Amino acid sequence: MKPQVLQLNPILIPSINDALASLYTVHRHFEMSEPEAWLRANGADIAAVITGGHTGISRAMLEQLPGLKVVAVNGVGTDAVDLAYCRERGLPVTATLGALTEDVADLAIGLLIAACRNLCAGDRFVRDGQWERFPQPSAIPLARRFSGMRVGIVGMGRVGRAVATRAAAFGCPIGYTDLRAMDDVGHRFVPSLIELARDSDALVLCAAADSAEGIVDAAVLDALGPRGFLVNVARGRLVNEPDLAAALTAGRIAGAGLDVFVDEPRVPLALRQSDRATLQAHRASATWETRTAMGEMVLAGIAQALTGARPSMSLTT
Ligand code: 8YV
Repeated sequence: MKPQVLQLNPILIPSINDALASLYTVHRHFEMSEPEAWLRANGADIAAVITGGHTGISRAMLEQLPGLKVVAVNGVGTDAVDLAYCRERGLPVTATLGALTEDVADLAIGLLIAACRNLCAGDRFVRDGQWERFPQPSAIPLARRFSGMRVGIVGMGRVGRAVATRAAAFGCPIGYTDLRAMDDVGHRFVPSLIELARDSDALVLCAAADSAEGIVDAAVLDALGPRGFLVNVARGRLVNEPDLAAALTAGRIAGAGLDVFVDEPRVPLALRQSDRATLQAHRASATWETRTAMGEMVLAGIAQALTGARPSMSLTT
């Protein structure tokens, strides 16, 4: 009999789904009409869980899976998994470390350029036929130059470093904050987030959200100031969303490029209505290339765990 896998999030790569189906009996939790009853009846048979970074898995669900051998996160964020509990249980939790770095950094820069050059407003202006009605160049306000902006990176892990490489190519002076200065990073370390915001034209959030909830609040946004931009490609809850909405509405910051939100897929109306906000639906890793690489890492992690080996991408055991 094939080992049984519980899948909490869809995987969009057909070859990965085919490989999963050929090796395992896959139960798609997200398609079940009565997931709780199903879990009570079948939880004991599940050997592996696949979940997304944002979805994770609750401790209550883990407790219903006594035969579980691995949690394979199809993502890098493990803030929605109780790692301490998994460690206690000797349960490997794997993540797709390194697979999505380049795409997430690409989107961060894309969102920043889109925000400061008003790309979405410009697209709507042409698409809606406004250009023909208002052909005079003054119909669109001048934008802000990205090249050379002072970029402050919050969280200098893989993604933060990849954003720094890209921003440096645009001639941007770079500062960063993290729990500590890093010897192998040549950029300026600023211990205080408020100070980094004050010294930056753009703050780019690349930090893990495990213990950094609401670190970007009204005080940080005011330090960034009316010419400053915020980009978030990490986790929505790094930001105090009502504070951000208020700052955008009042023009206390110039703009924001947001791929992630506190309560996805719900996005506060004030953000959706703000012309200063450029929004994406948590798409930073959503390319064929990255999602294929991520899926392959999920397959490898499960295969290693089910043969009794320690998965090379395990963060817990
Ligand atoms: C993915 C993410 O979109 O890696 C993460 O932590 O949040 C995202 O890159 C998600 O995990 C896809 O399932």
